[in-house]
Formats: sequence, structure tokens, C-alpha cells
Amino acid sequence: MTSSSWEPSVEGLSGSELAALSFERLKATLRYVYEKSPFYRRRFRDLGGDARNLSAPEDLELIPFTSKEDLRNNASSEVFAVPESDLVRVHMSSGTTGAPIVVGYTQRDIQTWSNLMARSLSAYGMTRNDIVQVAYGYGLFTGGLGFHYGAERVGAMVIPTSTGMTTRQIEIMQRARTTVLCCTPSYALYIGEKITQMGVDPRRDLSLRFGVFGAEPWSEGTRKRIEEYLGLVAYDHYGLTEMSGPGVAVECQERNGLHVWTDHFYPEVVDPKTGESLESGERGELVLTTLSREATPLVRLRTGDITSLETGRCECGRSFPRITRIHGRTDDMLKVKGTIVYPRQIEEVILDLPDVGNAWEMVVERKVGRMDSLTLRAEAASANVDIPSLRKELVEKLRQKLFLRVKVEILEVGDLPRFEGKARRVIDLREL
Ligand code: DLL
Repeated sequence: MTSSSWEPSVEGLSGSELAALSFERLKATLRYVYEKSPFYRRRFRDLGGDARNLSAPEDLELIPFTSKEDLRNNASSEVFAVPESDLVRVHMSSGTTGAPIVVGYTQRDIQTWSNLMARSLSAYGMTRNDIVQVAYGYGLFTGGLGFHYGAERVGAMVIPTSTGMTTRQIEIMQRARTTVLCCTPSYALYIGEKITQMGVDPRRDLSLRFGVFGAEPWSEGTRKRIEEYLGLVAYDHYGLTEMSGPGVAVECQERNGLHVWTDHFYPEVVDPKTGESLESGERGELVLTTLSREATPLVRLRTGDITSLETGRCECGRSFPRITRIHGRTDDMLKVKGTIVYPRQIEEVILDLPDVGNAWEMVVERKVGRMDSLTLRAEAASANVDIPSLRKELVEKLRQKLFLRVKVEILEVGDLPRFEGKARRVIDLREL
């Protein structure tokens, strides 16, 4: 932990100092949105004036959630708290259904976000001597530009490769002696496979120290594979467009959960069905309130992400509370024959087995009048794998983990798609 040139050392604050700062900013945010955002002004008026005057953090529970639907159904000008002329950038969320959600940034928002990204990257150990290859997509997606601005703020040298042209990415990595790779875990696996095919030895031919992977759920099995393929330490990184993008919660070098930057985001975990607040340690849906955004402040946004909140000090010395690695998204949750399944649970089982390759997908089907069925399509790791016994092992392991009979199809290496950004793992063919 260091104090830095880009911000005063908030990282050394005690738990109670941090909680007090966070609560002050929460109250200020509620006053700000009431004054500046027509959408929130209407909402709060319906609730009566008390909504602006929290006397304790628990009072926040009286304020309604903001859903992604709210953001889709209301014009940006209703939600935004500044006139359009104050914006210097917009990003859009990658939502798979409906209109995209537009998020705006003022000059100050960009600065705050870059500082937070610089703080996040320093927590992994980045310094001005690093050479950082940003292989997240640049564009409406926040990954590319978010990491780019953060790494520059640290003073490191950025190579903005964006996604794709994987062979070239690897050549650049060799030639420029890249020390830090930033991309989705799916793309890291893909790069890893390509490195092996090209006969590049990561420990001899590359200079990677660590990688920063996020934007989609990934398992410990995937982490091990990425570390093996690329010869680096793999860190998790969480964020979402509605909260600026990356830079919301990050692993430190202890890798025991992701510290939420609670001086900028106020986290709660609620029961996804009832919306009731859950205790620390209980798993539920993450709800976030922005504490410093000027253009698009959001109160109690339901993220759809399943995790739990852990308080208590971390060995690294930071008091920022941690969330456990994201278990899945409420909208990726499948209910098959009454059993709830998240894609990450499948990944946890299969990628621990060395005979299973890196690419996989799940197909859910419902024939009229029949129950749902789940099929796992996975690749064998090589041509030498004994396919019938691997299939049997997978069926058994999945039954033990999910209490569900899953059909398993084993394909050859290269049969399934690879992804340069976020992977698509679920193919839902259910007839409604
Ligand atoms: O994915 C921002 C980002 C860029 C985060 C680069 C990390 C690195 P969206 O496209 O709006 O923004 O998607 C946000 O992705 O609600 C989660 O469901 C998922 N997600 C993001 N990070 C993680 C992670 C970016 N570390 C949505 N683990 C979020 C699991 C993640 N899921």
C-alpha cells in the first residue's frame, strides 16, 4: 500500500474513518440527486422529503432500488444530473436485451475514474516501470479506456492493443517485453492456447509479471490455467458501466476477495427475491450507490451480481470491505428442473480436470410437455484423451456438485468458439 501522487492516502484509513467518510458522501449524494436529477427528484418526492435526510446508513433501505430497466425506460436527460454540455464522454452498457444504457462522464468523472483505476492497478503492484498491454476492447465498452487511463496515471507505459489479432498480440508482448496483461479471462485463455501453439515459452520468451482479468465470472480453475499458460500472477477485477466501468472492486496481493472502494461506491447485499438487506457473509445480489459521480449518480442500483460482503481487516492492511468473487448474475441463473445453476459452478467442476479443454458451453432445452434438460458441450484437452471415461467422470462430478443429471458431449480441440471479450456460455433454446 502506498500513498501516491494522484490522491491523498485514503487507503490507510481505519474501518470507522472509512465508514464515516462513506456515510457523509452517501448523504451528500442523496441531496445531490434530489437537486439535480429529474428522475430521482420525482422518486424522492413520492417518498416525502425524508429520503434526503438519512440519520443512519440503515435508513437507506427505505429508499427504492434503481433497476437497469429504470435506466432503459427513462431518457438519459432525466437521469443525468448535469446538462449535456458538461459531458466529455459517454459509454454504453453491453446489455444483451433492450436498448443500451448510456452513462455520461464530466471532466471530473473521468479524473476520479482514472485515479481509482490507478489506485486499483497499484494494489496489484503496478509501477511506472511497467509495460501494460491493454487487450480489453476500446470503444463503448469501458474496459479498454478505463485501464488505459489508469495505467497512464500510474506512469506506466501503455500498449493499447485492444482485442483481437491474437498472434500479433503475442508478438508485441515478446518484442515490447510487456510486464502486465489486461483482458477478459476468456481472452487470456485464448491467448494462452495460441502461445502454446506458437511454441512460445512464457517463462523464457515473455516478461509478464501479472495480469488483471475481469468483466465476466471466472473460476479458480481458470485462474490456475491462465497462470500456467502465461507464467504470471492472475488478479480479479470487478466493475460495471453504470458505476463508470472497471475500478469498483479489486483483489489485493492477498487474493482473498475484492476490496470495494467504499469512498466512491456504497455497497449493500440484498436477497434477490425479497430485496431485504442481508448480513455480512450472506450471499445475495450486490446493490451499489455511487458516491462521487457528477454526471450519472445512481442510488441503490441492482447490479444483478451474486456475491457476499465481508468486513474485517485484510492482511494487506486495507480496511475497505471485500466482496467474494462474483458467483454469477441473476440473469445468467438457470433453473433446470427446479435446481438453480450458475455457469460458474459448471466451470468450477470442469476446468479442474486436466483432460477438459478451455472452451465449453451449456445448452438448455425445453421440449413442449417435457422437463428442461441441460447439456454441457466441452472440448477434450488433446487427441489422447479417453473420451468415454471423461464423459462418465463429468456426468458424475456434475451430479455431485449440482444434484442434477447433465448430458455431456465431448468435442475435439478447436470445435467450440473462442472469445476475445466476454464469453457466451449459455445457449438457452427453451421454448416459452
Ligand atoms: O465489464 C466493466 C469491466 C471492464 C470490469 C473490465 C472489469 C474489467 P459491463 O460491460 O457493464 O462492464 O459489465 C458489467 O460484468 O455486472 C458483472 O456481471 C460482470 N463482471 C464484471 N467484472 C466481473 C468480475 C464491465 N470480475 C458486468 N467477475 C457486471 C465476475 C464480472 N463478473
